[in-house]
Amino acid sequence: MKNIVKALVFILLLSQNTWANDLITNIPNRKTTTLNGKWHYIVDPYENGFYNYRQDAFDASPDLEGNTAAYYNNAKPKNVSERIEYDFDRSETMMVPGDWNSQKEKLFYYEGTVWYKKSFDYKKSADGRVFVYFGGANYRADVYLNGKKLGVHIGGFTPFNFEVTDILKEKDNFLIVKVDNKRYRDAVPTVNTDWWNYGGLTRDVKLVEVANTFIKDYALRLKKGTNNQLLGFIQLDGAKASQKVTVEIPEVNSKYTVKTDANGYAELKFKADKLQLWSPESPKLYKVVLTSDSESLADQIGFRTIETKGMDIMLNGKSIFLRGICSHEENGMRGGRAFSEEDAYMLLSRVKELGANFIRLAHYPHNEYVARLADEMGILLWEEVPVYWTISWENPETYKNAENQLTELITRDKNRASVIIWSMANETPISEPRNKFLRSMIKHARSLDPSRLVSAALEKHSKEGEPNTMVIGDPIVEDVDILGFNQYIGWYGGTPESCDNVKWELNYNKPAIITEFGGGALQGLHGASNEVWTEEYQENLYKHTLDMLKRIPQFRGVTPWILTDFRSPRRHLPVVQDGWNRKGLMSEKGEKKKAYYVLQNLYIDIINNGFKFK
Ligand code: GCB
Repeated sequence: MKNIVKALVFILLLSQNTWANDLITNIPNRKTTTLNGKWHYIVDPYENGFYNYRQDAFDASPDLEGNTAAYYNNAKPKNVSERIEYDFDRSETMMVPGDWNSQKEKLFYYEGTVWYKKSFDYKKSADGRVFVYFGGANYRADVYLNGKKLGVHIGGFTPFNFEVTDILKEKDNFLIVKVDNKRYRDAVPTVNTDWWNYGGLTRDVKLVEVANTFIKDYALRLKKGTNNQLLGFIQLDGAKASQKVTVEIPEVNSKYTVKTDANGYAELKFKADKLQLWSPESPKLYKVVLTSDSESLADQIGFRTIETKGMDIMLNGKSIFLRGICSHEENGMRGGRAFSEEDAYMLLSRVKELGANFIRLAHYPHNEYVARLADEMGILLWEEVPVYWTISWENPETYKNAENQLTELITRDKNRASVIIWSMANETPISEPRNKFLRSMIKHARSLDPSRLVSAALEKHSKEGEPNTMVIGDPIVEDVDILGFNQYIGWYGGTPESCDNVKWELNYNKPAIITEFGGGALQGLHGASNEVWTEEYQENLYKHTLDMLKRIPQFRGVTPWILTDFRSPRRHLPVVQDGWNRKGLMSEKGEKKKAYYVLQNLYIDIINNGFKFK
C-alpha cells in the first residue's frame, strides 16, 4: 500500500511539473552560450543511478538529493575507503547534439536510459536571469544542475527550458540529464511507428541569458484579408511585468507602443503600410525589433495570409497548388537524426531542386533550423505532432502529452511565415474516443493560433459495395480546413494500373492534399515495371497515381512518401531493405531513382502552366 501511495504521489508530481509551458521563444536572436560538444555519458538500462540501487524501483524516491548513489549528484569518493560505483569523468563521451544510436555502435538498437554530463563555468551579469534550453531530447528528460532537480520534459521533438539563475555558479557547474527513449503504450508516439527511435540529446543545448524582466514570447502576423494590419501579442516575464514596449519594423517606418498589463501581457494591433508580402517566389523577411525597458530583441518575420476558399488554398488571396514532398528528420549521408543548420540546408536545397514549394515535415516536429531556413528560402511547411496510428485515445494523460507537444510546437514556430498548416495526426483509425481527442487538439490549435490552417493525414476507404470508389468517411473532415489523406493504391493492394479505374468521391467543398502515396524501390535495382522493389515499378506507380489524383476536383496539393529512404526497425527484407524504408525518391545517400523525375516533371509543368488539371 505504502508503495502504491508513493508511486501515485510520484506520478502526480510528475504530471504537475511536466506540462507547464514556460517556453522562451526566438532563441537564435538572444544572448546564448552553447553547451554543445562532448558530454560524458553512462548507459544505465536498469536505472541504477535513478533509484536507490539496493531496492526495487517503487520502493525508492527518485529524488535523492545528496545521496552519492544517485548519478545526478556526480559524486566523487572523498577518501580511499569510500565506494562510489560510477564516475562520469572516467566514462566515455559523445557529441551533443546527436542521437546515441548512430554515434556508438553498441547503442544502435538501445532503448532505455543514458545519463549525460556536461561541466561548465559561467559568469552571468549582475541582474541577468539564466535558463538552460534544450532544442529537443528523445523521449523523456530528467534534468539536474549541480545536484538540484530542474524538472522533467516528456516528448521527443519539442524544446523546453528551465531557469537556473539561483543554482548557477561561476565555476564547476555540472549539468546532468537522464534521457530515456523507452516506448510506452500510453506515450505520444505510442510503441509502434515506422521510423527509428533515435535516443538522446538530439538538438542544441544552450544557456540563455535574459534581462530580469524579459520578453518571453510574442506573435506578429498579418490580419486575414488585409495587407497592412498587424495583430499579435507580447508576453513579458519578471518582476516589472507592467511596462511600455515598442514594436518596430524599421524598413517600413512602422513603430507601435503598447503597455503590458500586470501579468506582462499586451495585445498588438497596428498598421504597417507598404509591406511586401512573403511568398515562395519572394520570401521577404522584415527585421522586427521589440524593445522593453530592459532589453531589445530582434526577429526576422515574413508577412502573408493563408486561407481556404471553397476548394482552393489561398496564399495572400491567390489560389496556389502545393507541390510537396514528405520528409523525416534524418540525414542518411551521415546516418542518424538531422539536427544542424547544414542538415536543414541539405533538405531544403533538395526540395527546391525537385521543383517543390512545400514539405510535409513528418511525423513529429523537426528542429527549428528547418522552419527558419524555409522562411529564408521560400518553402511552405506542414508541421505535425506524433499522434500516429493507435494512440491511447481514452487516457487523459496521453491527451495532455499530445496537447503539450502541440503547444510547444506552435509556441516555437508561430512567427514563421513558411508554416501554413498544423497537422494533428497521421492515419488514426476512426472511433468516438479518437474523434473526441482530435477535436480537442484542433480546438486547442485554433485557440493558440487562429491564423493558420489545420489538417490531419486521414485514411481513405472504399465505398460500400463499390470497391473502386474511394471516399473519406471520416467525421474529422468537418473539423479541419484541409482534407488531408494518405493512399497507397498500387502498393498496399492492387497494381499501379488499378489506379486507372479508381473513382474518388470526396463530397466536401474543401481543398484536398494527398499527404502520402508511394512504393518501395531499391536505388539501382532495375527490372520490369510490374516487378516490385525495382525503380521501374516505383516510376510506373508514380505515373498512374498522379494521373489518378489529377481527376480529383479538390486536388490542391500532394506530398508523396517520401524524399529519401529512411531507417525503420520494421523493414527486414534482406538486400532490399536491411532496416530501411525504401519509398524514397532518393536513396539515403541522395542518389535519385527514376520516380524522382516523374514528380519533378509534373512540378516543372505546374510551375510553367499552372495546375488546371480537370
Ligand atoms: C504510412 C505511414 C508512414 C509509413 C508509410 C509506409 O502510411 O504514414 O509513416 O512509413 O505508410 O511506408 O508504409
